[in-house]
Amino acid sequence: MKKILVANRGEIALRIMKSIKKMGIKTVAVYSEPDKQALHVQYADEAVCLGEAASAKSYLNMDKIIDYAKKLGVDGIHPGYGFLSENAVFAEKVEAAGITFIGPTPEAITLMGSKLAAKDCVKHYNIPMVPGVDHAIDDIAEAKKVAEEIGFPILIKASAGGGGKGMRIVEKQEEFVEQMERAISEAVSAFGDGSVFIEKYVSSPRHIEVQVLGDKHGNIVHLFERECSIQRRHQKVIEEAPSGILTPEKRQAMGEAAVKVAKSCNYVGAGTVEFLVDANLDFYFLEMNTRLQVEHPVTEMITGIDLVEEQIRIARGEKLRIKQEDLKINGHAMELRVYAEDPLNEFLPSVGHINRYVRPTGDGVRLDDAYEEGMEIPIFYDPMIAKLATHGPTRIEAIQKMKQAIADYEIEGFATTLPFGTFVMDHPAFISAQFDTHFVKNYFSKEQSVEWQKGKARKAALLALAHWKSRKNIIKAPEVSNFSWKKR
Ligand code: MV4
Repeated sequence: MKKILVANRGEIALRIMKSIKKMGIKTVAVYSEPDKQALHVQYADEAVCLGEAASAKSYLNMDKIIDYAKKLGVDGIHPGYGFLSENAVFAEKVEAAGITFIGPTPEAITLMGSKLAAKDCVKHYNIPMVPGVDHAIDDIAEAKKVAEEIGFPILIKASAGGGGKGMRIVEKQEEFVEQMERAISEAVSAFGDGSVFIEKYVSSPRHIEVQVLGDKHGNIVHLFERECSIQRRHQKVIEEAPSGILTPEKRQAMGEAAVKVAKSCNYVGAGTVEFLVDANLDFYFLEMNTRLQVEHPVTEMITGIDLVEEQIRIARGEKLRIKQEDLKINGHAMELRVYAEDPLNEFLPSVGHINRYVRPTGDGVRLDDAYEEGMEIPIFYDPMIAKLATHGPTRIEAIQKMKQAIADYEIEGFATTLPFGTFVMDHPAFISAQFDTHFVKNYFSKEQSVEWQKGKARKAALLALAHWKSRKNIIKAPEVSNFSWKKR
């Protein structure tokens, strides 16, 4: 591979290009009109404009991207995450154009894109799954009987959903039929596929996922887990690796289950197997994401492996260089997603001009970003502007470093989730690792955040007062009587 096109923007496009360059391969950037000055464009060896801001006209325009790739003699396309990364049609078109798609096969993407097909595929591998049905329900009366057997609360899921889209909780039997009807019609309008299924609702789970790598020769390894329970409305905010609660035995069992899931679909490339984990540390397979994930840096920090480099080597047909028994967890890593959103105002988007931008630095601090001071955050795309990650010998040291890195990170011009990061790092439930997917909902309300701000303001005022008291003999206030406003 001599030239790779990165079909993405922002921090992930830049991060992928860094590994490509390190490997001595040329890079091609694609961009939309408002991204003309973006760092991923400046960084690349070549760059082509795809069109207008709207993703459908630019970053989702498959044919245009492939046409440019052919014209420029590109021999590999990396899709990053989001956009075309889990689009089987795109993967197929890339390969049909004689270019290597740096990712799994279209078959694996399609299979794991359907939650029911995924369940069906893994069912012979003895993977723990939440009690429920593994086929689309078309007979609601029949489904009601099954729901009663499983017991309420029940969760209705759309097969074409995922990442929390198309889910409905049903608390009691009387609501079941109505909720099913709604879920089906919602699934039809949202995904064009009305297939839904039901599961026992695990009410306070943790979300723990396992990173896997598979090569084209049938070798698959796992790179341990990431804890992703600190999320808000299915948008992850903080991730860490390893999880603060798994025992070595559980870790091994989950890792082995993840490898089996990957084996079931002959997985090639980097992928992530999601699990729900309950209070007893029992785990259940949820779904598999067939892409490089946003939160991959924490895995890189604890394993020392460059996941993008491995993706490229796998795409080139190389055998995995890593053996399961050689993989060891080194220390602990934390990641905070920095969104241009205001945590004190319902996390509403808060984009604008970056008036001041100072990056945190230091040992064990990694910042994946793609903006500079003076730039504008475009409103058309994801509000995530950076990922701040820290690594230390222990979990508490990673937390301490994160607090310092947040304090050192200066972003002015709009609100960000940086102060929210401090709130989490200071929270006893987080420090003790005793939390679930409801952390943000349970502990962070608008009222509480206002109280918390007041508390911070009070602390700041007390500090200022103490400072003034200690210095009042040195700081001389001007004598008012010496001033005269009259012109002499
Ligand atoms: C569940 C669940 C509870 N019980 N399934 C949400 C995203 C999608 N991957 C599956 N999800 C869930 N499935 C059963 N049977 C709770 C969730 C869930 C969740 C999972 C992971 C991370 C955050 C979440 C937030 C709310 C609900």
